[in-house]
Amino acid sequence: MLDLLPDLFQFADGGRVQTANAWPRRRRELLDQILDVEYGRLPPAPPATAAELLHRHDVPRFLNAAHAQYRLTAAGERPVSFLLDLLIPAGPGPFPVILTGDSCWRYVTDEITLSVLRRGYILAQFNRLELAADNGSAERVSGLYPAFPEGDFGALAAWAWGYHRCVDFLLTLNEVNPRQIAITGHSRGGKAVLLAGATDERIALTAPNDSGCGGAGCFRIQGPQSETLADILRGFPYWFGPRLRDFIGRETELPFDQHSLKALVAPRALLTTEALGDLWANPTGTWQTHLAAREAWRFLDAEVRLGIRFREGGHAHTAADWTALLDFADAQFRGRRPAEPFDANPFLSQPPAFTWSAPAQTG
Ligand code: GTR
Repeated sequence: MLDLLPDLFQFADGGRVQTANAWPRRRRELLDQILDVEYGRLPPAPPATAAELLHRHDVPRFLNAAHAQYRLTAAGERPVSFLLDLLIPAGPGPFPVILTGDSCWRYVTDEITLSVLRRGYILAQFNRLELAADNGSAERVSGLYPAFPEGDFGALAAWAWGYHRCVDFLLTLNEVNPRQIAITGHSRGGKAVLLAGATDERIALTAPNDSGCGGAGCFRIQGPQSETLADILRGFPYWFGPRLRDFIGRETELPFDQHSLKALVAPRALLTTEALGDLWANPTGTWQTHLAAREAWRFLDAEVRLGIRFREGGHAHTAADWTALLDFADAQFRGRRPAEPFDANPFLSQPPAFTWSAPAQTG
């Protein structure tokens, strides 16, 4: 099915990427196309991201980890502020970090918090809705929107920008290993994470969970009952830039698909965690974007940094997904061998059903 998706290595002018040296230019071209058409342009990075420590104390029930809360402020004509919460393991650092912007839903459970801290990772959490509300209002009055009134970015790009500002700050902390920052998020949060990881090379590991349409899923290849471009733009047009709607029913004319977004992460680490019962998130198409994106990691001789893990069950960011992420991070950052492979094909015994949006017939 790989040939159903746009060729990662073909430049818009018809030329081909022949060597790894030519990849950054192709990466830049894909990035431009994807931002232009799908998400809108992320606002620029601020000249500085300041941090005010609001509170710090040790938490006995979290293995004496230090809980530190900061107010981050991105400088600019209209500064933008939001809160970042850290749990820093006791003991000598520096530590790798797992950062999630999903505290709008809730902070991760105590069970997951403990598993992250026990493995010696900092857990960093923020509320991405402080950067852009998720209420569908066309007003663009809160968060990042008033600071960048000319911007064409949708909420996913604003959320991704929030991840980047957290990274600005994390890189200033002695307790943080600057080469070991991982980001994760679920569903719409996973879409934002994939975009954030694709657009910031300081992020070592990108881990979207059940991110589906507009995330790790595929626009062209759709499993049964999966969310289409028309579906998502009916419900959530404000997540995207204004030009994506031109491609409803014309998905095959998109100059990219979501394997291209994944490929922007290469050769850095990418783990997608998926649920076989989460049909709306298109596990079938997500496997196909994995196979197609793998060509980029292979080309850059970095295949060990690409992983995917399917579990049974439905749409949720479960403790099992977090364990998969920690195992993958341990493999990437500490050379630990995972108990299970990170590229098992879940469709081996039963080839997936899928439909493909074929090009419109002309003439
Ligand atoms: C759904 C949406 C999905 C997914 C999900 C979520 O309603 O159609 O694309 O993002 O919400 O974020 O939980």
